[in-house]
Amino acid sequence: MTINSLTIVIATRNPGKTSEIRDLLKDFPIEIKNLDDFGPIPEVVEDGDTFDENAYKKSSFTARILGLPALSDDSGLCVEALDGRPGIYSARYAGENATDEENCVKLLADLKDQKNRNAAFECVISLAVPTGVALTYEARCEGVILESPVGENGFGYDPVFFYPALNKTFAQLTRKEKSRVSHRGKALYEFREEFDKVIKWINQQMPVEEKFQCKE
Ligand code: ITT
Repeated sequence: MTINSLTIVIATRNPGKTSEIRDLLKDFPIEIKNLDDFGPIPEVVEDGDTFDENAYKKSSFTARILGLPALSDDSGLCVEALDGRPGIYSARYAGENATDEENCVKLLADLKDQKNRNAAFECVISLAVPTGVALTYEARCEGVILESPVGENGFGYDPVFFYPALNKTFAQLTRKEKSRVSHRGKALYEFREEFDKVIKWINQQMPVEEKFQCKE
């Protein structure tokens, strides 16, 4: 497999994450595929206790099933006054299949009259090959939770996450502006910085098809 023919599957069902990750990797010589490019794939059970465990579960499961390198993202919002919640439960804070809006409404209700609005997005990116070995990148981004949503861009908790250095919520930033400072952008920055090494590593780890069988 050469550098030009390398395919990496983005192992996420979240369209917001997918478009941010695709954008961050668009200038690199790899073919990016989504889970939608394949037939039905069983859902991975995200029952880890940390972002790290869940990211690895998603990437290794997908890589094994599809026989391709897979890149996953496990991320979430950790709020100081809520002892780090919703954390790994961020996607389903207001219940299974909750919408982004329902999650934001619950968060604002839980923080009603709360003076301490400190919060941080955390992200772990895991890149796994079919044998199960993986590389990990992680990053964090701090901000404060507003009392009501502002802005239309992004996804998830972006409209309530105010980023003081830019004086805007993440939902008021363009995708490019957000990725420059966000947890996901920073984690993938590290991946981009060592891209050549990563590709070499993937090529070494991928199973090689035998050209002929040894005689017994
Ligand atoms: P996959 O597991 O398929 O990747 P998911 O949305 O279930 O999709 P997670 O379990 O990692 O992914 O949950 C991440 C949640 O954290 C996401 O649904 C948002 O609610 C929130 N989140 C993560 N990154 C965010 C961001 O950049 N902006 C706003 N909210 C974010």
